[in-house]
Amino acid sequence: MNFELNEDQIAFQQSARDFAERELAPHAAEWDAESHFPLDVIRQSGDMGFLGLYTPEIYGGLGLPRLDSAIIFEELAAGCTSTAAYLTIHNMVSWMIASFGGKQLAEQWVPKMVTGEVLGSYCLTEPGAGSDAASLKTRAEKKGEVYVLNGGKMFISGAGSTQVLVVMARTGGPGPKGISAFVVPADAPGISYGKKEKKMGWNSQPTRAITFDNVEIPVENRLGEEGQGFAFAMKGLDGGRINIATCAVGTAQAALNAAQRYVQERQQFGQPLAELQTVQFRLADMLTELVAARQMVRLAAWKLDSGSADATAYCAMAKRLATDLSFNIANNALQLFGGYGYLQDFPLERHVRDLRVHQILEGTNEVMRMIVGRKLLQD
Ligand code: FAD
Ligand code: 2MC
Repeated sequence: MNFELNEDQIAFQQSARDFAERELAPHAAEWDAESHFPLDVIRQSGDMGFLGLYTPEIYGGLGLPRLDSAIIFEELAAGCTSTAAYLTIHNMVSWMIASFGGKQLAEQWVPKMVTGEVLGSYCLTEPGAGSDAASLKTRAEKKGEVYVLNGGKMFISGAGSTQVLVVMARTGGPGPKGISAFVVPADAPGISYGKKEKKMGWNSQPTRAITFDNVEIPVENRLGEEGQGFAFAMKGLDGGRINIATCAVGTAQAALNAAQRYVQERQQFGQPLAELQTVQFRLADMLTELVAARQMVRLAAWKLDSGSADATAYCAMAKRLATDLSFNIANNALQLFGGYGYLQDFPLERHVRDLRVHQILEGTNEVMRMIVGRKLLQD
């Protein structure tokens, strides 16, 4: 067993760190304050391969393992959590179309997603179906050569600024087996978008509700067979949860780095804060938990790469642990900054606001416990 990164991983990590330091970090506060979705930088990241990290090479992606992708996303998130998190959702959508769409559908969409000409959104959640995703009500009725889509989605990341939607909709009876997944052009007649939600964090990407009113989609736009959509959605989320977790770790690392520098400069009671043992102990715990979170994420990514039977549970464990620990690390870093941590002049309050939602989306941390608990009791 070797826990060191190999040469390729170190090179990927360095190029992601350089990109984050150059293109993301200097603008993150402004994008947050102005709720600006940096489409130019997102498209530019396609030149580095960041829009198709684990998308198969035949469609122009890098075809990397999830482990390598996690290392890259971690670095990007240290630059801008919210923008990096959108990149992960785009990657998940592109991977789903490449993996579950027919060759023609994949060829139509995926190469354009890898370059950033087309950006994607993942549409599972509905106003009445959040954690209980299998209860979704949006319907896709087959009429000849088309499906007619009616219903609505809630909280869709990127919506209104993306060009393709992967939509989970009901083609059969109640429950997960009645759900199918579709590739839907985001400008199809009958689609309308809600207002840009005002959020606590993740402000550099829009979140909107979507309404489908008799939206016609060709039968060929279905991913796989009828009834397979829920399993596809969950498979996408296995990797998605690693991504959300690794973005949390990257943000926590940025917060810890800032705190480490600050306590050595800030003087109180005639000495730098760093001289106080209570401060040293706090930093020691933050670093210990950060390393534990990162290793858990990488273990889960490795499980997914190896096709391990318990990969889903490990992805859930990693998401729960890393997002909880990372939120606490960022919150502790804010505390070490004292009142300055609460000011927007410093990045700590943004890190805390951005990280809060990692405990909620791509499955709440209670749902993660449900997945792990079920697996534990079934084995
Ligand atoms: P609910 O399911 O109503 O949960 C409310 C509370 O009850 C939570 O604490 C939950 O953990 C708890 N709870 C529910 N059931 C149980 C249970 N059985 N046991 C214990 N506790 C339980 N969705 C998409 O499809 N695509 C996106 O791009 C997307 N982006 C998002 C971006 C943002 C900024 C946000 C906030 C959300 C996004 N979501 C997206 C939706 C997100 O996945 C859901 O908000 C999340 O899954 C929770 O669903 P809910 O909000 O309906 O909460
Ligand atoms: N991979 C493959 N198949 C899976 C799977 C996985 N990870 N998870 C479930 N399935 C299959 C499962 O095997 C079963 O099929 P079968 O009966 O043939 O074995 C079927 O799907 C139904 O699974 P469950 O019986 O576990 O379904 P249930 O309804 O009990 O609960 C639960 C599933 C709670 C885990 C799921 O609804 C869930 O993950 N909820 C959270 C929703 C969520 O994560 N939303 C995120 C939205 S995206 C987002 O937030 C973004 C920011 C993009």
